[in-house]
Amino acid sequence: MAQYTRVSGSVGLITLQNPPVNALSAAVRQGIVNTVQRALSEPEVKSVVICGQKGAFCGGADIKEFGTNMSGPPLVPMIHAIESAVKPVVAAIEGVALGGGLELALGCHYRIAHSKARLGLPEVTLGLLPAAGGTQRLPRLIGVPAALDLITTGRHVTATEALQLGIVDQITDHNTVDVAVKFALSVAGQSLDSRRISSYPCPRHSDFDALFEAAMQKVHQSARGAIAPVACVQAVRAAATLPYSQGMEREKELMATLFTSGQARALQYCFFAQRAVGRWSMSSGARWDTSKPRPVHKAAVIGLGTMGRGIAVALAQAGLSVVAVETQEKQLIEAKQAVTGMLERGAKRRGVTPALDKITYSPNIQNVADVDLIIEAVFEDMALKEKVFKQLSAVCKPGTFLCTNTSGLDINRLASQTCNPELVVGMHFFAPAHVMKLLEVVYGPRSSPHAVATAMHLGKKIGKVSVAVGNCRGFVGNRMLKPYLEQALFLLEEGATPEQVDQALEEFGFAMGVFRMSDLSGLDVGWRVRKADGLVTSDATTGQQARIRQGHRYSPLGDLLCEQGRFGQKTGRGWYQYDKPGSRVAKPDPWLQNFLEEYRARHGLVVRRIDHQEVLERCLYSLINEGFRILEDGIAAGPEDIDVIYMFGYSWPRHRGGPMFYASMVGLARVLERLEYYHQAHPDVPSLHPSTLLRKLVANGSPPIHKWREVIKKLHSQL
Ligand code: 3H9
Repeated sequence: MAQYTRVSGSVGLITLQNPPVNALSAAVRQGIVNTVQRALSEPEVKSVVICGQKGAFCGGADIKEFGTNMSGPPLVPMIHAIESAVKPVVAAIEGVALGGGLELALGCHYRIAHSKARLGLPEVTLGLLPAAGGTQRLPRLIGVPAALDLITTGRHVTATEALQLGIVDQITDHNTVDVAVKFALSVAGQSLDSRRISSYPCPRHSDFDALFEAAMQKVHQSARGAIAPVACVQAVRAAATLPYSQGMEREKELMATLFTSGQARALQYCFFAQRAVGRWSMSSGARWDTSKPRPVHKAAVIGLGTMGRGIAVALAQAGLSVVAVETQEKQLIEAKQAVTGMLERGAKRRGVTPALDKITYSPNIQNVADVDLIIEAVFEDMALKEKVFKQLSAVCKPGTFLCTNTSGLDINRLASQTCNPELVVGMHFFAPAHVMKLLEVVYGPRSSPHAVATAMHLGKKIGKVSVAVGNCRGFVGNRMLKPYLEQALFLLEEGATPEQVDQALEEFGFAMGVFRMSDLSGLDVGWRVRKADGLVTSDATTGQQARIRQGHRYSPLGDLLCEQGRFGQKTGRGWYQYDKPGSRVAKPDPWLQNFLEEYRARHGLVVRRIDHQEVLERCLYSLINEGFRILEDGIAAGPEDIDVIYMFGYSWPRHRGGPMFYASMVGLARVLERLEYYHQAHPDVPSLHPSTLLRKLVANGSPPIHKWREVIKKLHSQL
């Protein structure tokens, strides 16, 4: 809807009304068309102001309408009619002007923004391009290089940057609508010839060919197979090289291809999934809307290794007072230096003052007595963590939430060390903790809804995408990673090389294949866990027996590498070789080639040719299969939770929508059929055995992903 009022005698004020962000739904578009016509036809009206209700100009096209039978007036002629108007039209931008919202503003003759407003063309993040003239008007207004930057990245700019770039004509700290109305009165009757952006020539550049070639190269490198950024460059090129009307045709053509693509569906699913995880629920039935978070003003971090340092920085940057505890004096001094550096660099990047005074450092755990919430981040060792939890429970004030940053240990066991197990939850950060967006909030059987609500709320406050998950070994992310890593090792045994496996996964869209990623994280981490689990044996037997643990197939390849001191990048050797320890450039290692050949010969393994399809199917479908088991077990409430975890914590390519969405795109019947095939070939690998939920979904006709919860509910009620 759009409301029309006449203000200050001669200004037609049009207010977009579609809370919360005034997205351009069919009703809003119709409202704009009607009210603009009215304003132009009323003789008393000399100029027009367009604004949005409740402090938000417009969040763009209504994404919920995509994929439906779209009705109502289209945006392009609507914006064209505004630009062609003979009365000046002023956009009063408060809050956001994004996507179609900014395109609407670019059709206006003047733009006035509040100093706190944000503007941008984020369509590329939804697998689209700004197809309401955005790719044609923005380069004409601000030049090709700046327009390429904004359109291919989708980044939002502040009002100040928008003014510098020339997107807006004026910014204000006062009431934007009042300022715009005053301005509209002052320009009434003036010629608008120089105000219609579509009539501008695109600013020339000394070498367009080189500019676009470089832009194309850049998006190819960063897009990892996403098609929208490429189409964005092509559309801007049309603006630079074609007359406006032909450029608009090209924009339309390119949009038509993107609009119906699987990538656009995946990215739009991600948009809503990211918001859906905020509406969490626990298997007990407790929910986000019935559980109140408690305030957290002061927090403590115990253990200042890599993770603890990152967590302290994240908390301090969000304005919390932090007590940072490290009992080892030398570690404490080093950590203080490192944290100070991280805060200073972060503040410099963001142009703010570093929050150094927010953190107090202490070697004494007693100093956490007055904090509201504690995050334990000591070494990943159950006995040590149990000891710390016992101590914390004795020292802290009543009601303090006790959180652990464990990446997979039993929350319930830690809770049982405390007097108030209902106050214990997991807060699983991802390294580097002040950078990575994901936070798994893990509830045990005794965690209270308040504790979960508080951790989820704190996660949001420090800028994380938080997902509530149940308690099991590895939680969601690491539990699913296990079969993925396992399959990668089996593939090496059967004849693949690390380079080949990584290439298949990187072509799929991962930033790093499984072996390059393992080298980066350090091979010794998993080795230590496997040792603790009794999986690593010093037994030198060969043949099949040597590759079986607890009745299932096991590959000791990772253990053998660690025995050689090959821990990955940090030692300069791992699945690849590096120029020196700490170097990041991975090169194939002839040593490893020989090692694999000897290993296969020793164990009587026959090498066969393995293609990319097999790599992807075995690594990804076994991971997805575990995802179905997680849903079956009620550890994740819905597929969106899993997908968000994988996108934000494990660099799953967003344009593929997360593992569970990807499975729905491939077709559940196909995933089931391939898992059955591989399980038949490898009956001693339980992760390839198709899960009950997957079978059930296929038996139910493979419903769309938003209907899976119904099948899961039925499955749970039958158990
Ligand atoms: C486009 O414009 C194409 C054009 O070029 C035309 C082509 C012809 N539609 O994020 P929040 C909902 S493409 C529908 O939690 P925040 C959102 O789902 C569009 N709904 O708040 C959520 O609903 P719920 C280009 C939308 O304050 C609620 O609003 N535009 C839309 O953290 C609150 O959202 C974009 O890509 C929408 N456009 O952030 C902008 N936007 O409460 C997308 C929001 O039920 N939007 N919702 O979960 C955003 O980036 C953020 O939502 C925004 C507010 C920054 C606006």
